[in-house]
Amino acid sequence: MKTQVAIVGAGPAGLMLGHLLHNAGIDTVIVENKSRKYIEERVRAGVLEQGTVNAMIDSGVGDRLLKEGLQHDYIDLRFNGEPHRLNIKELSRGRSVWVYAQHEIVKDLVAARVGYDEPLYFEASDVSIHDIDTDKPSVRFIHEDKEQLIDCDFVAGCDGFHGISRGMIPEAELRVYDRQYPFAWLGVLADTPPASQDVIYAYHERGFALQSMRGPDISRLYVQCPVADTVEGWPDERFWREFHARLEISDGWHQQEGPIFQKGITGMRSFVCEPMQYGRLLLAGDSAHIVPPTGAKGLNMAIGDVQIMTRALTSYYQEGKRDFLDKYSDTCLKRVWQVQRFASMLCYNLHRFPEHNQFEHKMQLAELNNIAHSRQAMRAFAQSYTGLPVELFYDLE
Ligand code: RFL
Ligand code: PHB
Repeated sequence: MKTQVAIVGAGPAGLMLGHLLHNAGIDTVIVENKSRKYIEERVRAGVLEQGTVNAMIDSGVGDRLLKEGLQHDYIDLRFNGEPHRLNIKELSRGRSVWVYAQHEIVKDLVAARVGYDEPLYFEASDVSIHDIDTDKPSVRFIHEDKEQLIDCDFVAGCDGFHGISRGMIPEAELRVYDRQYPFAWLGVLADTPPASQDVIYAYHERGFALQSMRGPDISRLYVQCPVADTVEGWPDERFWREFHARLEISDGWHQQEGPIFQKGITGMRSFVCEPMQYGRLLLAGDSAHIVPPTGAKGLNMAIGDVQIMTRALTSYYQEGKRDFLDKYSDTCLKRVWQVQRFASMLCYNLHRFPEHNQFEHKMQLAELNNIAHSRQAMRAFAQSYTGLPVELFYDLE
């Protein structure tokens, strides 16, 4: 088969790219190695920046998000036994964040694609990418026991951190920046209303904790744990004990317990590969970069990348111009490093590091106090948390 852009991976990056290119009249084929059920149930991100929400609404897939998403104008930072409620909407001059689960976005985008009947192959095996350094790249895979070949103009590598795309860039051309953190997050979904409407980030001597939600009756809760821990080592009673200890402080706030129906442990890393393009291969999302989840940025970065890629490809196909395309990697990376800076700063200041002493603990508290009390620092925080608009990065030098 022939198409203009072959997209490897049907996560948020690949599906949103397919959708934006469809709206621009550019043909795509999406190839995904998991099943539709699997990707529509995979529990991951929850917090969407204003720019991600706008991208969903403006491109015609925001109806359910507008109905079911929860708009948040505040967040709560808890440390030193005190809550600090920040009005992020006012501080960022009108931008909010929204809580709407990543797998709901995936469902909305799959439904849109199935609706306009463009090719999306699930459960593809042996996916491989060829000839990206020529004008005629291709993607091969096996689907329902048949070998398939896609001849295309470009390959979009949207296949996440463990995908195959990044590895297609020759080693001599690829630079990798990587940091792994000495802790993980234990995350649960619990059948109980969240005690607060706000997302709460807590720094406590026992470690980080986070309260979020998935609608009015379901809580999404996390606690920092050692990297080597397993879910079996965290029976529900232990989770609740730790969660209460880290979040329940001077203001009498109390989270009602409820049945836990999902539990998982996520390692934390910061990772960037440069460049994000090589020949006719363009990378987007987790295939090119990972952030620790503290800033809630991974999915939002993926959506930013594919907006930049859409502009590059639209300008190439509709105006015959290569300048946006040639600068795709540079434009994305400016934004990626700014977001890495914010996510690393939050990750550093909100977690207990095994090797840290009391001096570092005091420094973390000083940083958090600065965010909670200096108007300038608060503004900068709110601007990054609600998301740096993609448009800012076209003109940055
Ligand atoms: P994905 O979602 O990993 O999708 C990649 C897709 O590619 C498929 N694939 C292949 N397909 C074909 N051939 C191959 N060889 C393939 N190899 C892989 C995979 O099956 C998959 O379907 O990457 P994408 O699209 O770049 O999206 C990135 C986001 O998923 C990720 O950054 C976020 O989930 C990160 N994240 C958060 N991001 C936020 O913006 N806000 C949050 O609140 C937030 N919270 C989180 C998070 C991630 C978490 N975990 C579990 C890692 C909370 C957690 C706990
Ligand atoms: C979530 O709701 O899953 C969530 C919220 C905030 C974060 C990360 C994840 O920083």
